[in-house]
Amino acid sequence: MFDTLSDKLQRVFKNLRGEGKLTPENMEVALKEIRVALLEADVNFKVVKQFIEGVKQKAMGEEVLSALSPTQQVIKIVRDELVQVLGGHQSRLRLGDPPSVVMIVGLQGSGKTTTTGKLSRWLGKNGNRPIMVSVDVYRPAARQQLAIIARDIQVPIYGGAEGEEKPLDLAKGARREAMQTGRDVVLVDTAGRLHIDDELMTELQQLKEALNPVEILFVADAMTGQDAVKSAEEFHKRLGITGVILTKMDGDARGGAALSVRHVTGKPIVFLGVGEKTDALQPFDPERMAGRILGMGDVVGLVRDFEQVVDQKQAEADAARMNAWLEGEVRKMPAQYLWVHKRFKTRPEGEPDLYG
Ligand SMILES: Nc1nc2c(ncn2[C@@H]2O[C@H](COP(=O)(O)OP(=O)(O)OP(=O)(O)O)[C@@H](O)[C@H]2O)c(=O)[nH]1
Ligand SMILES: [Mg+2]
Repeated sequence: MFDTLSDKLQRVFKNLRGEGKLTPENMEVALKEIRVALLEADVNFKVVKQFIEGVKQKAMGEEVLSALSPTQQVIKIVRDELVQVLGGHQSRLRLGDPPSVVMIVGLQGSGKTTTTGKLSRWLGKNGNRPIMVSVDVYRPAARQQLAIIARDIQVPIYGGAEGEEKPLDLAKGARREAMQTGRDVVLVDTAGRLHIDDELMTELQQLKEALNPVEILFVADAMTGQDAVKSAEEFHKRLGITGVILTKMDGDARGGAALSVRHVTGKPIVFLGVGEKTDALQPFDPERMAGRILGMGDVVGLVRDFEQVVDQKQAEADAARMNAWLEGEVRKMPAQYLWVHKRFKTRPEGEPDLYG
């Protein structure tokens, strides 16, 4: 993931290394290369446009730290812009009064059932008491699949009472069960379709209306790139999602989905699926992700340390310059004004004012 994009960005930075300072010319070249790298990584063109615009403004504007070399400046600007595009800050699940309902939605095969299990496990480890329910009544093995995962992670599942065969009844039953057994989060694994269709959307809307979920998480397969982004946008228009979980981030997707979905839907990425096992789930952190994309390990920490050093050095340099200037000014002064300088520089606290 991101390997090609990382390589290309590294090359841009390397090319800048020889430059003395940032000029409109060398910046133009760098921006063009960054643009191509992003498009080739399958990033949505609107996102690329906004990204380049943001970098350009920062590079040419006043936000540049003059103490940094051109390469460092561009790395920092690109990093900051990546963090921005990825959502700025980490988003947490917002769980309300128990039992909170979390709906897991998405296209067929995107990873909903697996993610429902992963999320339950994660919630359990973080002090919650989840219960799961599958309302996928169309595929015979679907509910069985969630039941197997449930056994594996030791999280209860609501299997449905007599006569409960409809998605809505099953979900309501699960919520009732949660209240009776003191479970604080109900995860609802919904059915998927190959394409967005009215029937599915109607069913999801009905579930939303009846359950009043605190979160509707759209599960998107990162490997499908812009298709994942398009379906996220469509789901959001028709259902109103609250967040995105990108799965299969362990695969060799080019990263376009991760970099586009926030901007296109306006909704945050909350988790990443990074494998098939139930513990392969990571809370999404824009800063960490930006570091991964830049392919520089923890570039965040590096830049932060660097900024601190720069600030410190800058402050010292400013102070030294100020002192030198003062000395120079004093030397230029007529003798009668020298007492001012002497007074401020030499009178110890509490001494009588001999110069006044
Ligand atoms: N490598 C990898 N595989 C994943 C990840 N998440 C899910 N999968 C796999 O993707 C396939 C589909 O996952 P499911 O959870 O069944 O997907 P679904 O959305 O519930 O599918 P439907 O119910 O048929 O719509 C399975 O083989 C999972 O093991 C992930 O993060 N990484
Ligand atoms: Mg499923």
